[in-house]
Amino acid sequence: MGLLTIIRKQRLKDREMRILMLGLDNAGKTTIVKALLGEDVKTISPTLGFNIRTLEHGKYKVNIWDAGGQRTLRPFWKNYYEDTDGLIWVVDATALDRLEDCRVELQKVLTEDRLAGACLLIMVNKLDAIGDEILKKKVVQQVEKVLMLGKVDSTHSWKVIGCSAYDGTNLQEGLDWVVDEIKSRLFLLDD
Ligand SMILES: Nc1nc2c(ncn2[C@@H]2O[C@H](COP(=O)(O)OP(=O)(O)O)[C@@H](O)[C@H]2O)c(=O)[nH]1
Ligand SMILES: [Mg+2]
Repeated sequence: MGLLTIIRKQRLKDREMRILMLGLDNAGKTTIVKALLGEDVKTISPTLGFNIRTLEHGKYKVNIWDAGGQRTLRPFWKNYYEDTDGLIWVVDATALDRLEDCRVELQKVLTEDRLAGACLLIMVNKLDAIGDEILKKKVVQQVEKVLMLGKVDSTHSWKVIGCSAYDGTNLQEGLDWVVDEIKSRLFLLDD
């Protein structure tokens, strides 16, 4: 048995999952993780390397790898792909002028063999900063269209949700979706 197989088996036994958070810098990745952990979301500084935070989700231990998204740090993302069960890609709803850059980066990431099979959740964050409900919906639709999610390779199940790390909207729902996808693929829903 190869080393990776052994590690994987151990993770299944320990009911551990690994989620990788990526996206352009300033999208709100670190803030989302803090909000999910119930921490103060108003004291955030740019992520220089990466943070690993762990939360309990039912019987599962979820390790969230939050990597820095600045252009100079993106080449390092590949170091975190191995053993990723789910990918959360965060988009800043208030920076739609960066969507093209965002799509290029996401598509690069999705060509990675080591991420094949990982589910993909797109979190369109900072919706609190967009006043009206109709506009919020439009922004989420625009992100879905520009990122060309319809063309995502069939090995990834994917979903797009609008959220806000500041007011907590849809954070838990997003995490629940990712965890359920991973459970159904790897853990055969045995809870
Ligand atoms: N209005 C608003 N601002 C947010 C939200 N989430 C994060 N921010 C702000 O966006 C900036 C970047 O957040 P950060 O978590 O460091 O982004 P990261 O680079 O993707 O990790 C910070 O100033 C946050 O306070 C949100 O839900 N709403
Ligand atoms: Mg960060």
